[in-house]
Amino acid sequence: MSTQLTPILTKFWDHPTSWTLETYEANGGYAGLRKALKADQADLVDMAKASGLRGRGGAGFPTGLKWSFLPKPDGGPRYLVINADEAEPGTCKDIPLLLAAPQILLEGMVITSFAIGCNHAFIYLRGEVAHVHRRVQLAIQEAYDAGYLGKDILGTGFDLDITLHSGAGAYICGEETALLDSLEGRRGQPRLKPPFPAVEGLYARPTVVNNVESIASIAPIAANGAEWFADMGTEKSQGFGIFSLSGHVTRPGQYEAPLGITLRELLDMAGGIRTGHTLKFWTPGGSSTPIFTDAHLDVPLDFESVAAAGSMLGTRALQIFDETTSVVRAVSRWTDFYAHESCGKCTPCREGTYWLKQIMQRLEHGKGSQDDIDKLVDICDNILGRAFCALGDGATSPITSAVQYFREEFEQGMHTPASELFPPERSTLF
Ligand code: L3W
Repeated sequence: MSTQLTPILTKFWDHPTSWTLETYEANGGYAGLRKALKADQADLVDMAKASGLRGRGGAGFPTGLKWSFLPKPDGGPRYLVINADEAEPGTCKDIPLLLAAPQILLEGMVITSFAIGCNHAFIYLRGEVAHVHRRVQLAIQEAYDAGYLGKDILGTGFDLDITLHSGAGAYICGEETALLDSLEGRRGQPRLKPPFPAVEGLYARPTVVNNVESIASIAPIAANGAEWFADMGTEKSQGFGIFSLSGHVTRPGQYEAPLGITLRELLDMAGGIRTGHTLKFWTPGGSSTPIFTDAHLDVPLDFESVAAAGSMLGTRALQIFDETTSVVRAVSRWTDFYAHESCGKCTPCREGTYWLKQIMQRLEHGKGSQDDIDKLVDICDNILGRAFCALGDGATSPITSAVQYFREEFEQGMHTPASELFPPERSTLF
C-alpha cells in the first residue's frame, strides 16, 4: 500500500499490473530517457547536481557531485552499481519499489549510465528476496525487447547491458565497498576508503554506487527538469522521498512526501498510533539512527533538521513504538542483529557488538549489574568513530539514545525482566 503527497515514484503502485512496461509507458515512462539521450553527458551531470538530489540510501551524499568525481575517460570500462541490498531493520522502500515499479529504476539507470559513460551496469539485490529477483529480471527482459537496453538504444548508438546479481544474505554487503567485493565473487567485507569507488571501484575501475531510490528519482528529474525537483522539499534537502512507516501505526506502509514533512503529518495520513495507545519512541531512519521520542513529533524530516535534533534522516524508516513496548527489549533485538551481522574485520565492531549483546541480554532479563549501564555507554564510546565502517557506529546509536531518554528502564533491568514490565502479548511487536 502506498499513499502519496508527491505521486511520482509510487504513482501507480496500486495498479493491478504496475510492474509491466506497458503500465509504465502508459504513465509517461521513458519520456525522461528520450529527452536525456538528446542532451550532452556533462549537462546531465549538471542536471543531477542542480536538482539537489542527495543519496537516498542513508548517507545523503549529493548524487550529481558523486558522478562528477569520476576521472576523465581513459578508454577503459566504468560502471554503475545499484545498491538494492536493503536490509537495515525497518527499511522497506527499495524492495517494494522494485516489486511494484521496476521500470522506473531501469529508466534511471539508462540515463545515469549515459551521463557517466557506462556500458555495463549492475543491480546488487538482497539475497533473501527471490520473488523480487524474478520480477526485476522480467522487467530487464521487457526493456531489452523494447530497445531501452542492449545495443544502439533508441537508435542513438548508446549501448548498455544490465546484470542482476543476488547477494547471499549479509547486511554488511549494503556497505558499498563490501558490496563490490561480493559482486567480484569475494567474501563481502568493507575496503579502506579512499580510494572511493568513484575512482577505484568494481574490478578497480571507476564506479558509481547509488541506492535504488536515488537512481529511480533520476527518471522523473530528466522528464520534468532539475528545477521541478529542487522546488520540492527544503532549501538543503530537496525533492521527495519514500517514508516507510511500520510498527504500532494504524496503516503501516510507504508514504511518498516532500522532505521536511513531520512524523505528526505522516501519522495523520497513516491513521495515527493504533487505537487507545500513545507514541513512546521511534526511529527516523532505521535502527542505525538514534531514536526519537514523542518530543520529536514536529521535527521536519530533512537531513539538517533531523541532525540538529540529534539523529539522522537515514533511510526514512520510521519504526513506531507505543507505550506497551519495552525500549530495552527493542534495543536488545537490534543489538543481536548487529552482533550477528558484524563482518568481523575490525576489533571494535567484532568484539564490541558481542559485549553489547551480552549486557543488553542481562538487562532485558532483569539480571543486570550495578555498573552495566555505564559499561554499555563506555563500550559504545569506544566503538563510535573507531570501527572500519558505519556498521559499528550504527550499532551504538539505538543504545546511547535509548539510555539518554529512558535510563530508568535500563535501571529496572538490574532486577526486573522486561517481559514482566512490558508483557510481549500487549506490545505485539517483540
Ligand atoms: C568520492 C569522496 N566519493 C563520500 C561517497 C561514498 C558513498 C557516499 C556516502 O554509509 C550511511 C551509514 C549508515 N570522493 C567521497 C565520496 N563519497 N566522500 O559518498 O559516503 P558515506 O561514507 O558518508 O556513507 P556510507 O558509507 O555510504 C551509509 C546509514 O547510511 N544507514 C544505512 C542504511 C542501510 C541500508 C541497507 O539496508 N542496506 O540502506 C541508515 O541510516 O548507517 O551512515 O557512496 O563513496 N571524497
